[in-house]
Amino acid sequence: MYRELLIFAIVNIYQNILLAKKEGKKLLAVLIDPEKIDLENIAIFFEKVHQSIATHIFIGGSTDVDNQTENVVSEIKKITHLPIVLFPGDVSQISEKADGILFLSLLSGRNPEYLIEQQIKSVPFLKNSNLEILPTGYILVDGKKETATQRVSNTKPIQQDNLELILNTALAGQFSGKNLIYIEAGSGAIEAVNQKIIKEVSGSLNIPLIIGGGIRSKKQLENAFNSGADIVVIGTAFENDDSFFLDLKK
Ligand code: 1GP
Repeated sequence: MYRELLIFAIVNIYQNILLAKKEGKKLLAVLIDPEKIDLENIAIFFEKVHQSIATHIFIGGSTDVDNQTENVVSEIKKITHLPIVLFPGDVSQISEKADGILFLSLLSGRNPEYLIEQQIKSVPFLKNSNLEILPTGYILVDGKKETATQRVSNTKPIQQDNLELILNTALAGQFSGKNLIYIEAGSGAIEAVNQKIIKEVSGSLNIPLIIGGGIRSKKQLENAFNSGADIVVIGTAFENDDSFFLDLKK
């Protein structure tokens, strides 16, 4: 019975996100880049993850030159009970061993490759897999640093002062059936997504909002949550100094 409950809890990633939103519980995803994670020390890293308020593990990066995703997912799966969600830069970063996948469309860009082509290419891998598919509108905003997403996708981010365009893009995502909207300032952004954007977009959407890029302090995390982010994604700050988890203890 317990096992069934546990499996239910893991496989219904989206239902759990909706439930958390309804109950006003905030979610924190730890982003692991397969190109950067040190697998030798992963057990120690995850001890800290598990003591923190982290609720999800996202795995992905703009590139994965050495095809490490599958291996990294397998290793992490062995040591965590948290749901593992792929956050793929492209179709090569799909592993059936994860629990779910952010099925991303880069709505801020105008490159068909990342609006629909990669998605079509992923279908042969996804259609027979057990991965929970999470349709996600992905919006890149300017974080004052050229990001890998920008380079790889050959698209431009939306300026953060163009609130109307950001808002309309997010709503266009919702109207076209996305289940999540992810506003991203880019990994290692100098300027995280500002609170005004988070407030306006979360106030207009009726689907959960994910915020990521450049968040490196507890204060910034709280500001994002208080402004209306349902899920915050942090990668670089944990990569640089995993003692940050100690600031975020349960
Ligand atoms: C990047 O939103 C994520 O895609 C996380 O960004 O690495 O800056 O935390 P950071």
